Amino acid sequence: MALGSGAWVDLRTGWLAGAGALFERLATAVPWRAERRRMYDRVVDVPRLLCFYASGDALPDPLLDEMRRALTDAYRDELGEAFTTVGLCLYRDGADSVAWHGDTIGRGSTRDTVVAIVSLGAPRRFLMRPCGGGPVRRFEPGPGDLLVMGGSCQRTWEHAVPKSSRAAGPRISIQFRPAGVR
Ligand SMILES: O=C(O)CCC(=O)C(=O)O
Repeated sequence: MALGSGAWVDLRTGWLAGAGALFERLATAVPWRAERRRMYDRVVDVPRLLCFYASGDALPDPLLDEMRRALTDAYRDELGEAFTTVGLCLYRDGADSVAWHGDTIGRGSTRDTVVAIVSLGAPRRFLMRPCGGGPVRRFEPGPGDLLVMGGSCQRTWEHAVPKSSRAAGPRISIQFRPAGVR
């Protein structure tokens, strides 16, 4: 789906079979880390748990290697290179979230790229809006769904997973990115 300004998004529901079992394996096998971040004059907890696998790092589950290969094959034309890094986020409940941002650390700030996200666990709202304002696009990826952001998306649009007042169960998001994009 074209978003405008050269950005696009693909949502493929039910892309991954075995999402429930993978959730259970990752929830226990991954060394989840709480991070803290400076915000103005305070240091605050990042409201989700994280683990990042750089290019060449051993991944915590063989299914992640398979998914990375399948996504590289599927998006080779748009990507022009391989997905290499794997970021994992664990949203423990509806109070965990990520604020509006683009993946602009590295090449995503100046060049087109592709970021592929597979969701496991509880569905959560995934919002997108043009940088500088405009209507918000709403998605709600559930377990096994694949959401891919491409083209200029990381520099012309922002995305967020807002807090939810509904009693949301835990969600894991798996992000596949090419080297040098974060
Ligand atoms: O949880 C998600 O699906 C989004 C994660 C994200 O935007 C990020 O970690 O940069």
